[in-house]
Amino acid sequence: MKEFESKISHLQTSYQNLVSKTNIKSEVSNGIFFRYQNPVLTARHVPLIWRYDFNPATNPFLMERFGINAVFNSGAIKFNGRFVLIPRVEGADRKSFFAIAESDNGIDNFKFWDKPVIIPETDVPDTNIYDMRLVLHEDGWIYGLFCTERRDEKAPAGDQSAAIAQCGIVRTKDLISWERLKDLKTPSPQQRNVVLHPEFVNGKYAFYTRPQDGFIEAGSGGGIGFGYCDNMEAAVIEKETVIAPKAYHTVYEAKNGQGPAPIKTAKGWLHLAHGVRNTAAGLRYVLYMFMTDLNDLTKIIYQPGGYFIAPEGNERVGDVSNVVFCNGWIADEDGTVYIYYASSDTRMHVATSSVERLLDYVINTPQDEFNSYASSAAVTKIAEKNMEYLEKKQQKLQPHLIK
Ligand code: M1P
Repeated sequence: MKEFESKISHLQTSYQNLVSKTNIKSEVSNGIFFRYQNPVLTARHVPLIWRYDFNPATNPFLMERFGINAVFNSGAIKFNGRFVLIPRVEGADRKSFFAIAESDNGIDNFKFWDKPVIIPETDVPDTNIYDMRLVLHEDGWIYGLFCTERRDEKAPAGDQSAAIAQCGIVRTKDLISWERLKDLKTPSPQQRNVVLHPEFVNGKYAFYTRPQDGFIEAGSGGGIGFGYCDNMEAAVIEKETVIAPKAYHTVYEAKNGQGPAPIKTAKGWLHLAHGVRNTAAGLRYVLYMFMTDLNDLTKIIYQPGGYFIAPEGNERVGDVSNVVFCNGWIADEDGTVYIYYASSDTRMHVATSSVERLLDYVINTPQDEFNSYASSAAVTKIAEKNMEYLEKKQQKLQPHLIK
């Protein structure tokens, strides 16, 4: 009994140390965003009372009764002054579910609420649910759009991995009671990475979609799509228009997907998306940004070339290595932007930037001209500008050296 109690106390102490650890901003930055030393959520942050049975009569070996494999791909929202994350918590049984964790400062001390979120089912039960995008819509509801996955009933019995992905929808006012609405209907056979735009557009709800042919392959449907619907209670998008297509020899050549809902700025809507390309080592997921017109959401007005965040260091390794993915960011009142990204389908991180920095990045980074000649010309232009500037500076500081 004494040993049992001491094991519990050991578990609790190391858990407390983990969840109350201070996170430190990295001093190394490209000027666009800042990484932090520790992940904000991992499988080990999941409450001990969800994983262990603390009763020695029913669990004499103090075994973990429900294993957690990973915590990743989190929706995010500022709610009642607190930073709230709703990650994909994946059990050792490979099923994902949602749970809420919150923090005062958005950087560390994220703590899970007492119990996971129970998402009500539709008439066709979900097998797996994941990757929620939380959006406070101007209609007053907080919507959660997520991927619901079910076995493809048309697949032969020997194929137990064929699945159909669709967009599930819930809404809430308090993050406690969740109302399940009908799954979104679109012209595409499969959907993932569907995001609700926070404002009405021409009196309609507007969605970013990702039409796809198969479960993994985006196929002919690749690209970030855009469509309207009249009614969230039975949401149907009749027509999807691809606004951000895949492109040859880019970081989004295999597929892409909208990240969180875009952030409105005076100059346009800031978007964060993931781009995927294939390599000999498998798929590589990076994050990239673009900006759409305030009056025409289908028009991309700026898009920096290349990636915004790519997996780095320990982020490169995990269940699905070489992946960064983001479905949640928070633009705070002071202009700070908290970017909650997951690495390698395993853990959650935060990076910080600001609306001002992101606008500068999106507007002033050379765009992709889709060939090496143009890339080397872009670098040359920057180098020449610097040489001219540095020479003038030198002349000002040491005019006697002028020939
Ligand atoms: O494994 C990487 C990601 O793969 C999927 O994203 P996408 O549909 O864009 O390929 C999702 O399963 C996502 O959760 C996962 O992180």
